[in-house]
Amino acid sequence: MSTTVFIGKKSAAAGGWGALKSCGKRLMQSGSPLAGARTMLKANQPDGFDCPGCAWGDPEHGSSFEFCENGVKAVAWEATEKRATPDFFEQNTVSELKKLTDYELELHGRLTHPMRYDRATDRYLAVDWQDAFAEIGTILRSLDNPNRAEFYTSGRASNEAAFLYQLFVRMYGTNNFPDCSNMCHEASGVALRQAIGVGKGTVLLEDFEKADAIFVIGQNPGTNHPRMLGDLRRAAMRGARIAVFNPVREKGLERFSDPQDKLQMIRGGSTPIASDYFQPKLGGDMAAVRGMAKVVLAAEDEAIAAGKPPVLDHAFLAEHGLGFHDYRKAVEATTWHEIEDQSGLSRAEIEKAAGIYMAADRVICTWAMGVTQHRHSVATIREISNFMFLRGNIGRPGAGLCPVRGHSNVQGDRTVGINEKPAPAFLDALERRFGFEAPRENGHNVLAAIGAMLDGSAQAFIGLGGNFARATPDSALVAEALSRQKLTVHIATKPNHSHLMSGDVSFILPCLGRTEMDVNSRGLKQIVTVEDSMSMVHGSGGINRPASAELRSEVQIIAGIAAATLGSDKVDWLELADDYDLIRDHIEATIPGFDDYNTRVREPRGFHLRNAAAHREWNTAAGKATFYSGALPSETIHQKASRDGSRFALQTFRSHDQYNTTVYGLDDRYRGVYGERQVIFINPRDLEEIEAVAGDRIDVVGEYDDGVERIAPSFRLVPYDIPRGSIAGYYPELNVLVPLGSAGAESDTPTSKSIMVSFRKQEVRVA
Ligand SMILES: Nc1nc2c(c(=O)[nH]1)N[C@H]1C(S)=C(S)[C@@H](COP(=O)(O)OP(=O)(O)OC[C@H]3O[C@@H](n4cnc5c(=O)[nH]c(N)nc54)[C@H](O)[C@@H]3O)O[C@H]1N2
Ligand SMILES: Nc1nc2c(c(=O)[nH]1)N[C@H]1C(S)=C(S)[C@@H](COP(=O)(O)OP(=O)(O)OC[C@H]3O[C@@H](n4cnc5c(=O)[nH]c(N)nc54)[C@H](O)[C@@H]3O)O[C@H]1N2
Ligand SMILES: [Mo]
Repeated sequence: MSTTVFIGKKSAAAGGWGALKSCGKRLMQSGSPLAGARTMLKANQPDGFDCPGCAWGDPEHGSSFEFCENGVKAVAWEATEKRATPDFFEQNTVSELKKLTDYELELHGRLTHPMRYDRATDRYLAVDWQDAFAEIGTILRSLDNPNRAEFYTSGRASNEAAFLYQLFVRMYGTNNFPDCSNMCHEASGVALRQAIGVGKGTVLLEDFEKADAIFVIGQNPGTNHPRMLGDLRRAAMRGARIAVFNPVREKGLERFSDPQDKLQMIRGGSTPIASDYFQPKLGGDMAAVRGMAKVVLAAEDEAIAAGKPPVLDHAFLAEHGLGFHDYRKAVEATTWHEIEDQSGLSRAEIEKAAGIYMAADRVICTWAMGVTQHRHSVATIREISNFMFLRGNIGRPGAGLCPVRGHSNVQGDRTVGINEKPAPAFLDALERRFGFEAPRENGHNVLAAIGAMLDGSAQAFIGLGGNFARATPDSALVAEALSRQKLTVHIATKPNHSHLMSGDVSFILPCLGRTEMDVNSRGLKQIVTVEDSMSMVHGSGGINRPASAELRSEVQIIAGIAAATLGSDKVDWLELADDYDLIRDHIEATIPGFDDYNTRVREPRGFHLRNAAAHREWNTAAGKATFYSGALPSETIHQKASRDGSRFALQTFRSHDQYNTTVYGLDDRYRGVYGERQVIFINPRDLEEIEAVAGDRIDVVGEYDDGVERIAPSFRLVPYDIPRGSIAGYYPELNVLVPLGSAGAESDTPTSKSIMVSFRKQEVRVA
């Protein structure tokens, strides 16, 4: 691993030649550039596989190159020629492997055999699939209560795998479904269900072609949803205003050079993305949005007094809205002082942003983790809904709410039943179809599962993908939680740190990835299905030869565990695993919206799951688009930190070279950081104030008031365009500082963008 850090030149624009160069590098690194390139041509194509990168939608008339730099990385990473074979595990004890970084560990490539931990030699040894299933089944059956097992899901699992998994787990007897979504867009689901009656976004990709203004709040699409940049660029080019709210000036939101635009590439040009860039302080978005609402309401009063056309959509408010008058009072009661102090934006800036909103007939608002990973995320997203209701910006072309999802099928997994709080109607449907009594008690989310694993009430952990120990807060405690289990099972493609935190009995079960062919006992190629951020459901079939002949599909692995645990009297698990059409028939029979599932997923772009709110049907408690008129948070993390000069509000975000806990490389090109990930981005004046210079190393110390010592040692300071008092660094290295006890109100999401810290200086100054 390189140890030199080079804080170099930032790219002038996102995308462009830098992106193509980086693609080439990753394909070469995968060891098989030609196969990699051929694989890429099938990404997000009607007859190919769904890109395992992000959950952005695919266009109706896809270009033959609908992929992006970070999609290439995700695919090349999976399609690598490197293998973590039984020999690899033979040569390294688990204690030795624990010393590797995430990056070094995954560099060993794809898992090839089912492995079982052997405590005597501290090594993982190859095991036979049937023996693994049998032992897992025996241990699961031996627990005195099914609620003693936790069943985690990461959002890459297909609809078929996720449906079968939840069916198995509910027949086993629990709703314990901790899910990556609990750490991700949970707040969006909770808030949108309250406000509009459905926990999903209301727009389609084509709405981006019609919007006059797009608000992008707390999201870094240049890195995390690069294909979205293409849609933003087209919107910018036809004159739509794009208002960005982000404390950090993110390159990808400033200028984009589209590798798919030959002329632009040849001329070396780029397109500005954000027409207006607002830099709120961490956690200041609710205040910023309320400020804009205040401007809109004042403009309405002025218009009425001057006999001009109204600013508000009175028809929408009268027919669909509930609670507008209370909301109006709450906005009036919120002072400009509070709004400016909390948002960190001036009244003039907020007036400008509100002007963009009022000048536009059709507005889309998108958001991601910069909004959802705070304590008051649910309230902020309700406020975004309030704001959009004012001018009826929902349920018509070119307008709507768009939480941009993370994992490529995290939305689909929820749709097909991965939910610790299942709807009674869904359980009724499962009971009717499968003839069993479903557990009715709510189960554990991620934080509850960790609590139960720590206090001994949970004794088994099964992970369908993901990297539980590294993605969750308080890394050391979670390692402890996993090692206290009687059983841990990880269904995975590559080795990661969670696999090394073994309980009494531990298995790593290797599965096929999205890019690989999945062939059944009759030699027929099987497809799976996924749902994107726009609720489009489509098929995905791999084209590459499996990384090892021993691999099984996620569906087959779940079926194997289910058959060994429950037997096959009520459900013939192995038959389902041999024909995914049969699983889709079960989904169609138990979940609304999936009629003719097997026919429609074979149509080129799949089909759209109807979103009632997009049709102005409100499945909320009162049957209306509901305003929520709560007060602003009493104090944001930023306000709290600035009360004490030595504290900072830290957010953890992603570099350009990682996919969540998977680190592809040590560069963050758009932010000009090369060769190291242990960095903290800080305002240059704050740097002066703490009497440090660029490149100095500090220890970052957690300042959460629970008496626990949390330290992330030896991070280098990087001056950056970020508000004073707010700092940023990378996940997962900084997860040691995220306290388990700090969670979002109503979402229970770890507050990964809202961490109170201070610095401890290191003696030696490195130039
Ligand atoms: N290449 C790649 N693609 C990915 C992923 C990946 O790791 N790599 N991860 C996938 C997943 S699971 C997800 S959830 C998404 C994540 O996609 P993003 O949400 O874009 O991910 P983050 O890197 O966490 O970036 C959050 C952005 O919010 C800003 N932000 C932080 N705090 C605040 C705040 O208080 N207010 C505002 N307005 N902004 C704030 C940060 O500066 C940053 O630009 O991407 C998905 N796609
Ligand atoms: N501090 C901080 N913490 C965060 C976040 C943050 O912004 N800051 N973000 C949160 C968010 S938004 C999310 S979504 C979570 C992510 O949490 P997870 O989903 O648990 O983590 P990933 O890193 O996406 O999981 C990577 C692992 O998945 C396995 N894998 C990859 N592809 C496949 C596949 O096709 N099938 C199977 N079975 N396994 C596969 C590989 O073994 C790989 O090591 O992290 C959360 N944690
Ligand atoms: Mo996510």
